[in-house]
Amino acid sequence: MSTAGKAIKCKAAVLWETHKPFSIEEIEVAPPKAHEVRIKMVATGVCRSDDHVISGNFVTPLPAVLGHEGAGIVESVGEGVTSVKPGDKVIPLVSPQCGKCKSSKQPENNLSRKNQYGRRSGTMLDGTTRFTCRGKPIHNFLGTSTFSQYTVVDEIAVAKIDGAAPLEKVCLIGCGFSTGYGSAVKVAKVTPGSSCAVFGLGGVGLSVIIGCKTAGAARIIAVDINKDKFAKAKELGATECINPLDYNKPIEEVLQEMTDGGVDFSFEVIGRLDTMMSALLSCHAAYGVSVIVGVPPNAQNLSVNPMLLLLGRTWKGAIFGGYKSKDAIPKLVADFMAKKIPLEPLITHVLPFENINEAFDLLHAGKSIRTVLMF
Ligand code: COD
Ligand code: ZN
Repeated sequence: MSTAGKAIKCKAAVLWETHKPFSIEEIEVAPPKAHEVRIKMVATGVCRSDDHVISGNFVTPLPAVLGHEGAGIVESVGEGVTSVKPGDKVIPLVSPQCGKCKSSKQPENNLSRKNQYGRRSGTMLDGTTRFTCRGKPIHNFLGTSTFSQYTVVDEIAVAKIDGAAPLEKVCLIGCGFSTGYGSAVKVAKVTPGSSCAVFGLGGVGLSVIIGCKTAGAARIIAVDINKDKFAKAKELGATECINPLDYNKPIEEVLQEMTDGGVDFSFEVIGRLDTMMSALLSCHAAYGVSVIVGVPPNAQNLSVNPMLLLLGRTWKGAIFGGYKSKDAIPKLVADFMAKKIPLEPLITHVLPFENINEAFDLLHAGKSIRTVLMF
């Protein structure tokens, strides 16, 4: 029996308040309105940004259905939807592509005015939510909310992908992989023969390493305080791995000495102000490029001596690897299908969706790169 046009009752992980585990609840998912798409989720990755919501470092309205790195199959579409149809395999877009606003039309920019990073309304574009639990409206998260058997997204926040793609793997293209890989190949534009330093070896940092290697970097220096991350970093292309805890001087000095004045490209993939400064200082003062990938704790600022930039360094940042999501995701999926990019090494654990709290325990313990939850 078709579910189109009807509310669907299903399981979702609801975060009622910060510093608390998820609670698996029965929720009601309303049908998609005009220009919206309802998706049956098949798989979702667990990203550190979801954890930042739990810890209060990423502020978004609660209660909410979190999750933003998923893949699924379109169940039904609202009026006027043209880019996807029921049965299509899709990836929800954490960084939507409206194609209409000034920055969306700018060829090198990917931040649509309709993005949720700034607004964080916890709603659909029309200001309402499609989730209800125990009679209460539940917010959505970054326009995606993938920790639910069914979710509803705006049409600008979903991309159709190859019907043969394995959703339990390509879900990583919805956030972590693309954010890291694009930061290297598209935002920094790493050059062949160059030297790179990557701070933070989670799923996103390792994807930066994959990007640096693909771009032909000669030296890729991986930096992390958890040495258990080094084996995987080397497997994916790091040429050296260093642990700041092994030195009694700042890690930027170590990197400057290792590279005769600093690397060509550095990446902060942790989300800490001190490591953002270390990454900046570890790139060459005259021509180094440092890219901020991690989101800093809410409402914290850095104070910077302008001389650090005046000598010629470039300091930049981007969300979602600088990619225009709706255009780029199907191509990245095609690259995965053509075996041009690896995703499997990033997936260390696969769990049933109901075990979501275990996935976060693994993340906190530094034991997982990516856990994929299966519905
Ligand atoms: N020095 C060196 N390494 C450190 C330090 C430190 N002081 N502190 C932590 N680390 C290491 C950890 O040991 C860990 O290996 C790594 O840093 C972080 O990895 P994860 O697994 O916690 O995180 P990821 O890779 O899943 O995500 C990291 C980001 C910071 C990129 C992510 O949380 C984020 O902020 N993304 C923002 C970009 C974005 O577009 N966000 C929206 C959707 S994610
Ligand atoms: Zn993410």
